[in-house]
Amino acid sequence: MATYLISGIAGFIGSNLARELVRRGETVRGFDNFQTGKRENLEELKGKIEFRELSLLDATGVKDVCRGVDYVLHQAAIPSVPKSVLDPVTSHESNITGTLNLLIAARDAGVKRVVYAASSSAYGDTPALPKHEGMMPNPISPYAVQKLCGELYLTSFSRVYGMETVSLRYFNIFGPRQDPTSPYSGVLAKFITQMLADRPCTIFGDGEQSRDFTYIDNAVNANLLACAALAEKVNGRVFNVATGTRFSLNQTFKMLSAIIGYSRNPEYQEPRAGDVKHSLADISKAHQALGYQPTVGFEEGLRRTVEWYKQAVLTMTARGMPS
Ligand code: UD2
Repeated sequence: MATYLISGIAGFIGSNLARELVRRGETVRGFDNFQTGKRENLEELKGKIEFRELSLLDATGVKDVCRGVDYVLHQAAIPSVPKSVLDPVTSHESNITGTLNLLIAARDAGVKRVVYAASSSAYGDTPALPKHEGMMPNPISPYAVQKLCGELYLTSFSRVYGMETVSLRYFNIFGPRQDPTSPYSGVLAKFITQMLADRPCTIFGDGEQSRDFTYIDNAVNANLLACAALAEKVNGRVFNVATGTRFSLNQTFKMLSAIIGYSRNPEYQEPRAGDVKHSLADISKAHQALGYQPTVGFEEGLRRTVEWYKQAVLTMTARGMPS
């Protein structure tokens, strides 16, 4: 059994990782400053994990939390392309300076391996599809630049300090516990909760942009495989984590409308600045090196996510909270 440290443990991906590690009987420590994470995501984990309220920017605290850790799963970040366009400095601090603080702390604590939540946004608008890891990155938004910079730091740390690192380029991860409440929330969390409440949905642009939407269980699995893989296959490298299929927003809107029984038409608005048009991954490298393959496809993932949000709305209503 090993000790895992999850940064951003109260977030969507961090809390899903924690639950799976706890289920497997591993020792889990985590930290979060609740800037984007949610306390309710930790409720089920109470008494099963060691939690510290801590910011990535607190270098002393981050050094302390890394002591005795075998694997770091670095999920903490300020996500969102449009948020970074509006305020590049705040996301730069968390996503770049915060990542550097954590890498230094992990190095000094003798952590065995750091696995990092990188982003498909690194590819930007290069016309070739599918995107493979050998392509030259072409980030558009500040967020994409920051996430790419994190990858480069990981590879540097593996080269100059001998600490093992793996970067996982997540392709639009979705599923239970993704926060739907912010204007910067992922599109599927927004659409599902808007449709369940019979509220209008907005599509930015013509809706023909496409994404390799990836269900959360696939991302969790990729992280655990990245910890277990032989160093000579993965150390200092970058892997796509996706499904290898893509759907346009118009298609996705129709699929969700059918699952939920929603009858309104979408409202179209101007495209978002910094948006990528098409995103689709080649996942063969992750398959070869990690043994990764998606276990839950897009449509099944949508159904599971809709069910989860339905239950979440019922629970909130039963507690007397506004739905
Ligand atoms: C990017 C990354 C993703 C992850 C994420 C973190 C790409 C291809 N993907 O996701 O891997 O790192 O950032 O934030 O760069 N949209 C609407 N209506 C809405 C909300 C969004 O039409 O109400 C559109 C949006 O303009 C975009 C698509 O939906 O074209 C997906 O947006 P998103 O915010 O869910 O994710 P994206 O692709 O920026």
